[in-house]
Amino acid sequence: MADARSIILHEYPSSPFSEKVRLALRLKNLAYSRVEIAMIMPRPDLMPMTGGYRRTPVMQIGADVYCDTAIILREIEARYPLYTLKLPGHEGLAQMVAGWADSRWFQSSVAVIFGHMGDAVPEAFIKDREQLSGRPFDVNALKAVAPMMKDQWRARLMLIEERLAGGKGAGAGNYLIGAKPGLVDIHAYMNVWWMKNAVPEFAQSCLENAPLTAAWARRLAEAEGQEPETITSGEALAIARDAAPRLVAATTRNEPQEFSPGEKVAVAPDDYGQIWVEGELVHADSQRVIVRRFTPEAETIHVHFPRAGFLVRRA
Ligand SMILES: N[C@@H](CCC(=O)N[C@@H](CS)C(=O)NCC(=O)O)C(=O)O
Repeated sequence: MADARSIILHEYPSSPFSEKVRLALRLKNLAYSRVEIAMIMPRPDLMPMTGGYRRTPVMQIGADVYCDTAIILREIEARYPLYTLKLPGHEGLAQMVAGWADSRWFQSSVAVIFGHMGDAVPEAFIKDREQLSGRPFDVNALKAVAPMMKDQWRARLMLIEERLAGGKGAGAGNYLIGAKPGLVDIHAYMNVWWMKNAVPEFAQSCLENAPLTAAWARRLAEAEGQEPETITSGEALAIARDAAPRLVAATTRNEPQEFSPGEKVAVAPDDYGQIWVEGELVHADSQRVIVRRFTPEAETIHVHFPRAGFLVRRA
């Protein structure tokens, strides 16, 4: 049974960003628990823990809650360095690749996948995503651009093929950097995994002309890892409530906005779904911000966000 030391992933099976974390956990062979959250709001047991952040996935360890895959993967690497996915000598590169895979490539996947689903996209899902983005989720417009977006999608996939073809030395070419899988592979794999699941015939037609990428994707898909234990959202909330956040040095050195520990701040993603999470600043550095929050349901929580891609302001 999960406890305050367990990794608890709040996710849903078809979520491509969740697959990044699931794959990292499999590659590192780590035990974890999962809460299957709804694809759309409401998520009443999760919101007291995140303070309103509503993207997927979220990772919880006791009363520490990690929002966004960038900080989730950073934390997993920091806590469980055995079988490192950082690929020593190439640190930092994976996050740069994530910037590419998560934005333009992801957007072309969205157009192809939801354009393909067309009228099968449930009305409640459309409404939820419109509320999240503040923009229309126009399935007909996605359908119209899908053919051009397929070109975009394939162009990005073929960059992986070029990278793999460029590998030199024993085992090189099996993964993006050398012979072992790392975070760089995980980020690059996300859109391939999603397309293979959502529009397999299109993914297949691209992969037929990208044999190295097809083999690379198969290798990643074969990573076994451990079967997660499923727990309820209520059980996860009780674990958070009964735990205390990990002790962390209250520091804010060299902050461009000159924040100090203890100040009230608000944090939100900079792309869409700009829901501001308010709390008391505990720690801030160039890659992480931690805010302390209290709610009667979850009691004291430290909520962690990455800096790149998130806005921080005084509340
Ligand atoms: N930058 C975020 C992006 C996460 C994201 O956009 N996830 C999608 C699902 S795969 C999402 O949040 N959709 C809305 C929702 O699940 O509420 C991350 O890396 O975690």
